[in-house]
Amino acid sequence: MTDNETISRLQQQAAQARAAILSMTTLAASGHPGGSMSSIDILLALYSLIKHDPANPWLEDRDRIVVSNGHISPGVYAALGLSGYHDLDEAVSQFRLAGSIYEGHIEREVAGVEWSSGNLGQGLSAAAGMALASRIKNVPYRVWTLMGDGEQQKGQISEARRFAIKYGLNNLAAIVDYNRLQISGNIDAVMPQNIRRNWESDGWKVLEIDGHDFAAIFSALASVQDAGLPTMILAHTVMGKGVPFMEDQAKYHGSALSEEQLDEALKILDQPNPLDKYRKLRESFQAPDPEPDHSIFELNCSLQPGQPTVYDKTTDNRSAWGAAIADLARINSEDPTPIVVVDCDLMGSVKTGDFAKDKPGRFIQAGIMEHNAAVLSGALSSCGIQTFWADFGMFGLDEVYNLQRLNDINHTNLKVALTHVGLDVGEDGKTHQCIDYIGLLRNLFSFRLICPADPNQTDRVIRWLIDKPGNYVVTMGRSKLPVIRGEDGQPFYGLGYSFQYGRADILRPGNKATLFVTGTPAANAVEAVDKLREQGLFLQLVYVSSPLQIDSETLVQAARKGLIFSVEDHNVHSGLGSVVADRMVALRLSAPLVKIGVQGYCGSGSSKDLYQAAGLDAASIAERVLAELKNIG
Ligand SMILES: Cc1ncc(C[n+]2csc(CCOP(=O)(O)OP(=O)(O)O)c2C)c(N)n1
Repeated sequence: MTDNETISRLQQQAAQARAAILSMTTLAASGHPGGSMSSIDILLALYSLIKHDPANPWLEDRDRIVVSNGHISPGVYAALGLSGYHDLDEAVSQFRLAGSIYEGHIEREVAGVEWSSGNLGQGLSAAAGMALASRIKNVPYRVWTLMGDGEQQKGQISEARRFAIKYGLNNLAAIVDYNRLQISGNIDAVMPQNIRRNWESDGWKVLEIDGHDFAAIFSALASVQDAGLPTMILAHTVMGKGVPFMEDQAKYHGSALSEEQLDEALKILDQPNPLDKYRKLRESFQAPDPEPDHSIFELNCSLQPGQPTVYDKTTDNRSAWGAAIADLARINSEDPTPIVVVDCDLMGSVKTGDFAKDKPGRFIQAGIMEHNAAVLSGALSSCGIQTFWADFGMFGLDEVYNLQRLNDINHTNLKVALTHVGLDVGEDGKTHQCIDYIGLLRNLFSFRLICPADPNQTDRVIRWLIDKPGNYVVTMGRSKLPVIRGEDGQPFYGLGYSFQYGRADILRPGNKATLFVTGTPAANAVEAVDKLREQGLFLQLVYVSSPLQIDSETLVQAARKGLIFSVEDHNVHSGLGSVVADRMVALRLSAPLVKIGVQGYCGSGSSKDLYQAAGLDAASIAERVLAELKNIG
C-alpha cells in the first residue's frame, strides 16, 4: 500500500508534468499532448516505484520501462525530468528542436529511455527481449511496457504476447493506456477489437484499473509483481486528462494548444506560465558538439575466436556457420557474455541444430514470428548478450526491414546470419530469393554486411565476429560450394588468412580488366577467369566480402586497368555494381563499368539452372566478358 504522502507528492508532480507537456508542445507547435496526459499518472507511479538510479541510468540490474507508444514523448520527458534524470526546463525548451536529444519520438540518447520507439507495435517485443536477458544473464530485474490502446491493433503485439507466455517471462508486465481514442477517433470505430480477451486468450493475466487513481495504480503494480505470470494492466484513462476542454477529444492526440489555450490550461492546472523563459532558452540552444556518445550502448566482451576450421572439400557456407557458432559456444561456455541464437522455425535449414543441442538454454525458438524476433533479438543484444538471429534472407531482412532499421536506431549489437540469399535458395522460387540485401542494408547507417565467399571464409568471419559490438549481417547461400583456391591450388581462405572488414581479396591478378564479385557466384567467377587465362586473357578477379565498404585502393587500381565488371546474384540495380559506381564517382575514377546481376524475379529451378538463366554461370560470365572487351575494342 502506498502512503498518502507519496500519493499527494505524485499528484503535485502530475500537475507539473501536465504543465510541462502542454508547454513543450505549444512551444514546438506540435507533438502529442493527449496520450501524454492520459498516461502521465501511470508513468509517474512507475518511475517512483521501480528499482533505478537516475544518477547511474545504465546499472545492469535496473528495472526497465519500455514505452512502446513513443509519440507520448512529452509525457516521458516530463516524467523523467521530475524523476531526476534531467533538467525538466531543458527538455521543455528543447522539445523537437533540431540538434536536441528531445526528439518528437523517444530516443535512447535520453537517459532513462530504454528503447527508441515511434513505429507502434514493437515495444512489447523489446521488453520481452530485456526480460529474457534478465534470466539468461541471471541478473534480476523487472520490465514494464507502456502501450497505447489504438496500438493494440498491430499484429506484432500478439507475437510478443505468445513469446512471453512460452518463455514464462514473469518479470514482464504491460500497461495499456485505455483512453479509447486514437488519431481518427474512437478505437472501436477505427478497428474493433476486444483488447482484454485478446491478451487473456494468449495466457496473460489482465487487471483493469482507473489509470488516474494513484492508489489503484500502485495496488495493480504491486499485484503484478506477485502474479507469477505475465500481466497486462488495462488502465482506463481519459485523453487530455486534467484540462476539461481537452478531455476525450481525439484532436488532442496530436495537436498542440495555442498560446492562449495554454495560458488557460495552466490556470486550470494551477501552474505558472513560464513560456517566455522557455522561449529564450529555446532561442539560445546550441546543438552539442560532438554528438552524443553512443559507445555506452556497445557490447563489451572478450569472447574467444577459437581455432579456425579449414575446409578442403565442397561444403555449404551455412553448415560452416552452424559448426562455427556451435564451436564458439562450447569454447566460451564459461565466459560472462552469453552467446544466444534465435531461430524462427528454420533450425534445420539455417544449421543451428548443433548449437541448439549443445546449449538448449541459449537457443531461442521464436516461431514464425519474425517481427517479434527481429526486435526481441535486437533488445537481447542491447543487454550484454552476443545475439545471433539466424533466418532466411527474405525473412530476417526483407520481411522485417523496418524493425532492423529500428535496431539500427537503437544502437543494438545484433548479428544476423542470413542463409538462402541470392538465387541460391533451392527450388523455392521468387518469394524466397533475397536479391536485395545489399540495397536494403545500404540504407542502414550502422549495419555492416559480410558476404563470405566459401566455407573457409565463413568460418573465419564468424570467429572474427564473436567479440564485435554493433550490428552485422552475414549472408550465405544454400548450396554446397567449392573451396575458393589461390593460383597455387591451396584454399585461398586457408590457415594463413585472417578476415578484415572492408578488405577486398585479389583472387587472381591480371591486367586486362577487373571483375568484382560477391556472394555465391564467386566460384563461377573463378572458373570463368581461369578459363579465360587458358586463352591468354588475364583478368584481375577481386572478391568483395564487405560490399558496403569497398576497398578504395583496389578500386583505384582497377580503374587504371580499364574495364570493370561487377558480378552478383543480386538485383542489378541496387547491389555491388551500384556501390562500385558510387565509390568510383566519389573517388573521381573514370572507367567503363559493366554490371552483371539479376535483371528480374527468377522462377523455380536448381541453382545451377537459375545461374545459367541469369547469365551468372561460369560460361556466361566468360562469354559476357569477352563480348564487352570486344565492344570497347
Ligand atoms: C506502425 C505505425 N503506424 C502508424 C503510426 C502513426 N500513428 C502514430 S500515433 C497513432 C495512433 C495511436 O493511437 P493510440 O495507441 O490509441 O495512442 P493515443 O492516441 O492514445 O496517444 C498512429 C496511427 C505509427 N506511429 N506507427
